[in-house]
Amino acid sequence: MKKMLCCIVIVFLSMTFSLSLSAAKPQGSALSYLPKMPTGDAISLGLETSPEYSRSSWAVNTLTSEQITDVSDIKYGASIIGATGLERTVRGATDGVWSKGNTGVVLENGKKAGGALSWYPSGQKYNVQGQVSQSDSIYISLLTYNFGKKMRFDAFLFMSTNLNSFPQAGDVYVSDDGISWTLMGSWDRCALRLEGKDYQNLGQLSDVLNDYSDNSVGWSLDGAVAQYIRFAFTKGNGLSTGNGTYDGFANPDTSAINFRELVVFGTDYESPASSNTTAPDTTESLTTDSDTSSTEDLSTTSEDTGNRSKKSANIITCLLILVIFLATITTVILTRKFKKGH
Ligand SMILES: [Ca+2]
Repeated sequence: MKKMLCCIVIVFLSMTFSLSLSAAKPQGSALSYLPKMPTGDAISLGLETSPEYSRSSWAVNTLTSEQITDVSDIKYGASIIGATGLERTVRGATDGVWSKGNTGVVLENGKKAGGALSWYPSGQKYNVQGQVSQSDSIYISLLTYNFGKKMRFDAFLFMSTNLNSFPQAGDVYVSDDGISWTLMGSWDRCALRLEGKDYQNLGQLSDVLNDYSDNSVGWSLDGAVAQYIRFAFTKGNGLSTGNGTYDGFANPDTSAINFRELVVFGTDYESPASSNTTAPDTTESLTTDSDTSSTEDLSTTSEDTGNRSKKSANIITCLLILVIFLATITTVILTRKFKKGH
């Protein structure tokens, strides 16, 4: 009887352990990649930003310490921690002018600053709170949008000239106070490319015409509700060709971060529009106006497939444990009956 109880306890413990492993969402799990262009409102447009930029030289260490403090102050709508040289104003990300259009800022050389956002990381590493020299200081720069009130985040989208022109890997955090941050998940194109895969180019927003923002890639934020969203970059821009190693794909441009737009889609959580909360807004949908022939192919991404196979593996593990459990009980009962029979 004691043996039987022992067996049952052991099997139950292993089942519980296995189930708890499969239920826990791992830290830094892959964000769900968008299979098509998000619809709805681009809520990050129009946020306040610092007016600072690095003037015309596009050189490292062109921001003064005062300017660095200014662009990293999260009281602003959009802010960057870990920038030493800005090619253009931070406003490039939130001005609603799609990249090629100018920001209205006249540079020292007389040219108007473009709408894109490019900067040199400081060379230091930061944790999500923006602190250097901590055990978790792994980020080369942090870009933060403070919406000033709670918003519901549906998705975010990099718009670019090509898929190398955005930070190739990073984590996304949300916060209600700008101090305590919750990890939403990660993206890593470098790792994906080493598997021989890549993100699908979602094309161009339908209202972005005659512009360089004709490539895009985006991820779901699953309706997370928060006031702040922080993009914490671990990698800079990618290579157009790689040598097959992680570093070859990942590190050539870690000295620079450059993308045309980083747009957050969502809704106002505290006073949502009365008709927009349940159904997608078709009248203002920002769908791509080209390449409808392959939309079916985009319904499954490699990350979706990966998540599914993980779930399948967990289910198989649980079933195996159940079978072992039942077999153990049967064996014990049969053994006892056999002994009693003698
Ligand atoms: Ca812009």
